Amino acid sequence: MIVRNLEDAEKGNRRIVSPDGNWESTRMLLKGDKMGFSFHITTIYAGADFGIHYQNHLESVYCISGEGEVETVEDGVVHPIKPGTLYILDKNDKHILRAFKEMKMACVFNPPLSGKEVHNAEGAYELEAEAVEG
Ligand code: 9YT
Repeated sequence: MIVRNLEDAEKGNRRIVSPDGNWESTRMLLKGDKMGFSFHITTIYAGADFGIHYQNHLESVYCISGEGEVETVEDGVVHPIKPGTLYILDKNDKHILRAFKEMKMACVFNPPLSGKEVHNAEGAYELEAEAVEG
């Protein structure tokens, strides 16, 4: 069994701060753990409004706290996000995420992230990235 604590993880190299200023994410469970998925606690900063398109990954996102919305680009449908909302990007959906208040999210990725990924120009993660150790 592996046991980790968010507060401890945030102090080390598992905490990734996005250079675009929209979010930070603490990657609590990664590819190196060999579970077939990764698990992150992500903070979307208040006022963030940005596009994401994970062409290489499926993602589920559960809102723990905060308030915002997610829009699917293909059909322009806007889904409110509040505590308890889970959105599931089962079609690699291109989407726009907006945070009206800071949002704390629990995110699961399949395939798992290696550790150091930040969004590329298309709002995606590459399949391979530098791993986080420990
Ligand atoms: C909700 C979302 O996709 N935020 C961007 C960060 C990502 N979830 C991550 O790397 O944890």
